Amino acid sequence: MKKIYLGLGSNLGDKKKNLDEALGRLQKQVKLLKLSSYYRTEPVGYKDQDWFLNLVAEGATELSPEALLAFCQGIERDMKRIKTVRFGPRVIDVDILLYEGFSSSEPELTVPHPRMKERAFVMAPLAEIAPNLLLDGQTASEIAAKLRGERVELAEGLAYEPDQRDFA
Ligand code: PH2
Ligand code: MG
Ligand code: MG
Repeated sequence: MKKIYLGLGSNLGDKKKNLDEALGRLQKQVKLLKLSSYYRTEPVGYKDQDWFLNLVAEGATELSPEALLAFCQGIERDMKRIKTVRFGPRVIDVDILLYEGFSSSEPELTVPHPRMKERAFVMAPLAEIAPNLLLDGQTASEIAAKLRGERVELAEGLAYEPDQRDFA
């Protein structure tokens, strides 16, 4: 089993339900070990869209990095994600942030995620569940603490509610 970190986001429809549905689907191939809180986050990259709900999950998987990417993209496809503009609105986004012992600069599968350290919507939830995780010699909490400008708010009162079907 390899330890992985995934970043999830949604800014269309029932965002909370979309994240929970993706978490349910992930569990077919990923053992979820830790989930961050849910965060309401200002859109980054393309401003003219609704705020996102984001979270980060720590998990373990038997899938290879390539198979994990295909699995995550399958979840996006099955949840009817439609590609519009780059960085634009989406029902669900499931990104591989880190995969234990693996790095790649292939455009299709860049790991660690190339923009994660600049994004508060990734680093705030990651720092919550893995504050001492080292990324290029800095801990996740040190990196998160230095990010400024991007509004990221803890979504109080939201918690993962597994769908009964997840365990069927
Ligand atoms: N995802 C993007 C682009 N911008 N902004 C926020 N706040 N959250 C996201 O998940 C996000 C984004 C592309 O994947
Ligand atoms: Mg993304
Ligand atoms: Mg993505």
